Amino acid sequence: MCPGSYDPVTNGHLDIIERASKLFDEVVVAVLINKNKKSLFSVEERLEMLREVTAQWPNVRIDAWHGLLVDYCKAHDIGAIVKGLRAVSDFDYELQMAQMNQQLSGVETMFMSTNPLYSFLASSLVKEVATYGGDVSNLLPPTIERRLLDRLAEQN
Ligand code: COD
Repeated sequence: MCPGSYDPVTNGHLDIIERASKLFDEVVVAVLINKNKKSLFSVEERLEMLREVTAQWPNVRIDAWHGLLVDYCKAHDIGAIVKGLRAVSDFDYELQMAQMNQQLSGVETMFMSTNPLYSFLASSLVKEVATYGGDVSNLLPPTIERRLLDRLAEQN
């Protein structure tokens, strides 16, 4: 299980998904729906973008879930959550979530170190940089960059 908001999916996410797809027979990439978090793309749009950019990996499946991550994992008999760690600053919160998820359900969390090329990369930063006209072409697949620039243009 590779969970996230994926608003939108970045090269950092894809690096983790690809590496997970080589380690596990099947990988579920789930868009976790948080109604309190304002998103740029709808859940359907995020699913569509994820399907498009992960189509190259046949053992990767895309889904959405509203609720506790561990409830999805239990319902689908998933034993491992895979997370990317970008920096020490990610660690505190990720450790807390991993321990909570383990305690709630027994589902384990595996941490993968981020590819150094993407260690500074977060969807929120990409959106901010693109909003002010910065070049994000090396941070996202071209099709996602196109959609992001179109969405930002629609909003102006
Ligand atoms: N390099 C490597 N990995 C990265 C990078 C990068 N540049 N960017 C992101 N990642 C990885 C990280 O592992 C990250 O966790 C994941 O991709 C998703 O990133 P985002 O930003 O799309 O998603 P988040 O951080 O908003 O996702 C948080 C969750 C949705 C996973 C979390 O809130 C959750 O599990 N929610 C469900 C409700 C729940 O169960 N709550 C209780 C938790 S204990």
